[in-house]
Amino acid sequence: MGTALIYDEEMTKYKLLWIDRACKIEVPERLTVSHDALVKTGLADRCVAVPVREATDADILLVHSEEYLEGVKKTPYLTLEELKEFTLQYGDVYFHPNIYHCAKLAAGAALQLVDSVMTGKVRNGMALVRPPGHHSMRSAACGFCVFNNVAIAARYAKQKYGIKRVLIVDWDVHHGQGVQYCFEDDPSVLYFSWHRYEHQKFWPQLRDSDYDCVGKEKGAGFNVNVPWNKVGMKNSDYLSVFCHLLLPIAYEFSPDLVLVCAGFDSAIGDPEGEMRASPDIFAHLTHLLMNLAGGKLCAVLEGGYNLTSLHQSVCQTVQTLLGDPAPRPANLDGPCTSALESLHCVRAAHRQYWSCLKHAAELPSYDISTKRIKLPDSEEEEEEERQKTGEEEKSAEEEAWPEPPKRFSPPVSTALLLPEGVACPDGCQRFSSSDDPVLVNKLREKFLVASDDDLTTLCSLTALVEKMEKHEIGNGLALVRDVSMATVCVVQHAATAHRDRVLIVCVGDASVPRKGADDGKTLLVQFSNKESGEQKSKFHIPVCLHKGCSDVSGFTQAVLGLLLPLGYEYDPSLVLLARTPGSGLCDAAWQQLTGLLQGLAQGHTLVLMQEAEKACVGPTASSLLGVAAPPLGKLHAPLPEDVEALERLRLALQADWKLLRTTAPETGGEEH
Ligand code: Q7Y
Ligand code: ZN
Repeated sequence: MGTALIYDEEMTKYKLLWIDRACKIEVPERLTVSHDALVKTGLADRCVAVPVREATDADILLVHSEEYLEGVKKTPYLTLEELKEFTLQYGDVYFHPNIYHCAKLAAGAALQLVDSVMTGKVRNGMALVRPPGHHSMRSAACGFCVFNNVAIAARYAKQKYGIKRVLIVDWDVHHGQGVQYCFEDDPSVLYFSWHRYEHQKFWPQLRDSDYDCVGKEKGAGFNVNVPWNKVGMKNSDYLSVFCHLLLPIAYEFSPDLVLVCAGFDSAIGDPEGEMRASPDIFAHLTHLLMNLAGGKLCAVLEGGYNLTSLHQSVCQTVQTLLGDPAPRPANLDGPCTSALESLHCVRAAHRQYWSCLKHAAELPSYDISTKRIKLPDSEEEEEEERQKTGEEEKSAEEEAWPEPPKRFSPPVSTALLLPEGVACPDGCQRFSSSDDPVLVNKLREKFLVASDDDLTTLCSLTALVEKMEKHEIGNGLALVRDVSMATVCVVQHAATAHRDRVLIVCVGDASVPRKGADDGKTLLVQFSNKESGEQKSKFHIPVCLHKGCSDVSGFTQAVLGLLLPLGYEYDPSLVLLARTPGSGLCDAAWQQLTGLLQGLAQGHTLVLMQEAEKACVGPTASSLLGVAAPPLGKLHAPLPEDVEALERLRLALQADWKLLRTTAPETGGEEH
């Protein structure tokens, strides 16, 4: 099951024909540069090339009015003067004799992508298109957009494939108000957008873009706006919003399909966005969405105007769709105050709609909406304002950023250490045990109770970990007699040989001794139903759920809101995922956990399971291979006692772990 790439050079064949400061950044090179980069890196070759098609009138009318379509249809025949005139009725957009053709191809590309994914021809994919779509409205072009490619795709997917729920994630730096207006009263399409807002000072300067616009009537709660009130948002800000807002809601919603308004003007270097997230953050944003909807994800290009940042971000996205391990996330130094204010407000505005947010803090007393500024009434006033605030055409102080590190897949993706008689699933390599006598003797001294069989296993485990350290093997699974012993063995090896950090995730009651282990070299997060008393240190975090892991909602909440942010901030070079029998965790939730954790440590996850759980080898291996986990279904409300316990834990830990914060320090917060 591959990744579709949809591109057609024809979509580079229109451009701005007159002078317009606002529109000059939307150039044909946006597509050629992105596509060239995919070709040069070999990524294009690894994708399934799917041809574009023209969207039909019927397709376009799923979202747009007949009058508007008829108007656009005439544009190929207009003179230059008439084109300018036609353009004038809309804002920040331009027309060209060939743009109608390209707009039909852009929408058609999104539909081809939906067809490829929905029919199972591919697992996921990306469409590189111009013009973008998310600003265009029922009867209006806007912000370089003519037809709303993604909105059309969502309606089309629902109609043609009978799917019930579509999630649209708009990570472009602008608010896709066209998408919002299209679905604001529709609970079957959940629209999430973050966008530069600056208290309504930033284009398109709509009151409708604020956090309290949550959708209307039956659609209330299904429109999620995250306004950024400052520029300079970074990786931590984006990841915080994913962990504490988008993902919990998305999992509760349980979409049948995920569409991404994939604009990259939210990346560093972009002259419009002025944000500071690195291009490799899109590897993580993509990865985090890839276990929803059984992996059915369609990314459709929107904005992105710094050609370097754009092509780097596009490559990161496509490479992740192809299943290559994500790079280790850089610079996760915690969200800034302004981002936390926004997060706080959005979570508060949505707590009545989503059970995952029931416990979210109420609106802050320093309600940021009260900071909404008075808008200048005219262009002259705007100019005046600019001069007053010294905002003279900031010569976009170009900030340099390093090229994202080269990513590669290890020669062996998944190695399994299995007892004889347990079959090795397709696509995995059976790891042949090694019997280094020196190592066996060393291990014998440490593990006095270990049998000869155990020692062979531990020896092989050590060899497996070493190969992962050398990137010869991506991830692995070992079925062992004693999970606790195996865990200790790997951790001890890591603590000596391994310079870096290990994240240990225990599902169930494996006992992992922690004597002297709080030096930061390991972080232990243990899920169980045992009230194991107080949390002992920053690096040993027991997560107690009342019914153990059998309550999928509570477990998911803990994984998304605690484990992921902890894991990201800790940034391990190895993840050890140990599970003991009787954890109560169902296969689907276990596979979700396994899949999500592979965003860390460049995908280096070692799973340890007890021999008795051999039935789980298949599902685990499939997740390790990068197959999307099965959906969990619509989640019910987690147990109130679990919600409270998790929230208490988060509050206790947030002093040490900044990525766990969901509210700004109570200063009213103007600083960055
Ligand atoms: C649309 C876009 C779509 C006025 C500046 C207005 C508007 C730019 C529209 C951007 N002084 N700029 O990027 S993704
Ligand atoms: Zn944009």
